[in-house]
Amino acid sequence: MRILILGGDGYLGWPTSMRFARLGHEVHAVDNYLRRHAHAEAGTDSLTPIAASLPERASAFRGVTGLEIGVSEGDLLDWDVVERIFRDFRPEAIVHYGEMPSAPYSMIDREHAVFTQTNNVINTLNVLYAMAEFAPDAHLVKLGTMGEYGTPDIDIEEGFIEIHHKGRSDILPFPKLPGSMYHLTKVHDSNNIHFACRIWGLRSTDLNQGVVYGIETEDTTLDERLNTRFDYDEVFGTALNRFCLQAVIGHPLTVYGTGGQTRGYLNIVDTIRCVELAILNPPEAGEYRVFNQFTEQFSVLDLARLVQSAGKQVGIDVRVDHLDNPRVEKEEHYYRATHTKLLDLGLEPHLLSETLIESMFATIERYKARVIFDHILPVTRWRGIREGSAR
Ligand code: NAD
Ligand code: USQ
Repeated sequence: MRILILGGDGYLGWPTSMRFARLGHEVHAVDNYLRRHAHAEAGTDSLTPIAASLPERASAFRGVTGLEIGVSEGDLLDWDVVERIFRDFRPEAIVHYGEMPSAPYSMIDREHAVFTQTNNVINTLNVLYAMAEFAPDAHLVKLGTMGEYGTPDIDIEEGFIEIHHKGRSDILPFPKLPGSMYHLTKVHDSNNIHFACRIWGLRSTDLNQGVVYGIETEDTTLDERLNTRFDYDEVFGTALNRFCLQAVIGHPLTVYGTGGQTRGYLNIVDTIRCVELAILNPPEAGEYRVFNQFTEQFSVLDLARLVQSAGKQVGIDVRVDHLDNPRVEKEEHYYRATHTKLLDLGLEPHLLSETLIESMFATIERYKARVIFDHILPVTRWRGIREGSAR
């Protein structure tokens, strides 16, 4: 198939591009390096060294495997870019990772919130219009987030819920309670995509993904130039990835508040497999479906304890700190989210284990000299708009 990977230079987009190329698909990756620029601006960087650009990555991949990955450097906010790529490549499937993915980034101030919402919502609208015009039969596999649902006091369903109201019933989108300006963008996207499917007959799978962890896939380990990025700073690093790095460098684990916050998690290897399963089993024309994409749920404290216990196995003494929670979120809550649709399609999860954490420790140890210590503690706060930030 001709598969377009939007955000193909990212943590998930690059290994996905390699995987699909190795499976024999024709792959074209697009990115504007937003993520790299955001790190350069903040003075942070990936722990793993990554090749300097998408063309360099594609050329290294060609050198190692003999396979091609087409690349375009361009901004999905720019209609001319999107139109040209869709006209030239005529995708059969589009995997859309190309958004600003960080909740803390979106909560820094007005400017970052406006940018995040503009970037994510408008670029997805451009993709929907390009599909309607140039690839109406293509399948959009869109990365959403479990955070769209928030933490309601009832079980979370996969996208839709049957509601009985005053003697009548209907199956309607599950209520959304997102917890950041970033998470809100995914809700707006979901509404826009659902609309495009209903009105124009497009087909899409919205993958409400949990928090991803892991550093390596089968392809990234072939050669150091094929590494994917791995971040641990307070803005872009996610919980388990941060905890593993903190353990290795002897930093106390940064549990926010009590640590009762429970979320769905999955291994980066499973992210790629889920996207593949969605592509192999496309929806009907006009169908908008939602898969909850995670394999296990943990509280933040569960994760900290797992890292502590894996540390013990390899002789690292891991301390756990409870910091004042910089976010506004429930710290003790009910959480039970359905996630059967991908399992029904054949997903065989790589579950979290101490062995896996130990292998993450080993990779982190290899690159330890690259750690930037200044950006580990959280400074971005949800409450209290910073003075001057609304200008
Ligand atoms: P990432 O930042 O590494 O990847 C996103 C890529 O998209 C970046 O390389 C960025 O430069 C690019 N991009 C952003 N805006 C763009 C634009 N306007 N034009 C062209 N390229 C653009 O993030 P990631 O962790 O790989 O996440 C990928 C997707 O998965 C995101 O949509 C994110 O919201 C979602 N997601 C990630 C996680 C996770 O834990 N990593 C969990 C759930 C959902
Ligand atoms: N947390 C800590 N300590 C830390 C970092 C995080 O206690 O050092 C807590 C947070 O307060 C939160 C939980 O861990 O309760 C998860 O935080 P996170 O930073 O790992 O993840 P989050 O901000 O939710 O965002 C990440 C990705 C985002 C994706 C989302 C999936 O960055 O792109 O959408 O996970 S989900 O969480 O299901 O919404």
